[in-house]
Amino acid sequence: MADNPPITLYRLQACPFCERVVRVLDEYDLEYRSRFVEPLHSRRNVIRRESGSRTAPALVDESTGVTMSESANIVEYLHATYGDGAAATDGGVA
Ligand SMILES: N[C@@H](CCC(=O)N[C@@H](CS)C(=O)NCC(=O)O)C(=O)O
Repeated sequence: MADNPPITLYRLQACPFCERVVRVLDEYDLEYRSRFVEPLHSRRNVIRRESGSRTAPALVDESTGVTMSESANIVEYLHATYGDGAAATDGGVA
């Protein structure tokens, strides 16, 4: 595994929206760093600094300069950037 992969996923334990993103990262064998954020919403300043929102998940991709929240948008981004650009088929819910 690379020491400093370009993708960082800000996530929470047992967060289904985060797991949805993880499934797609794994599907494409993408290396990424997981940063688990504070469960307490008011303490999530790290994620807020990065994405402008305290909601998990958030993804930072240094190889493209993209930072985004919203699992559906992240999944779509990953498919478009690292897959064949086809519509998301991970079966998750927004
Ligand atoms: N629509 C968002 C929902 C994400 C969401 O609700 N995440 C929860 C954790 S599982 C969260 O961060 N809640 C706090 C908040 O919404 O600010 C997505 O699909 O990413």
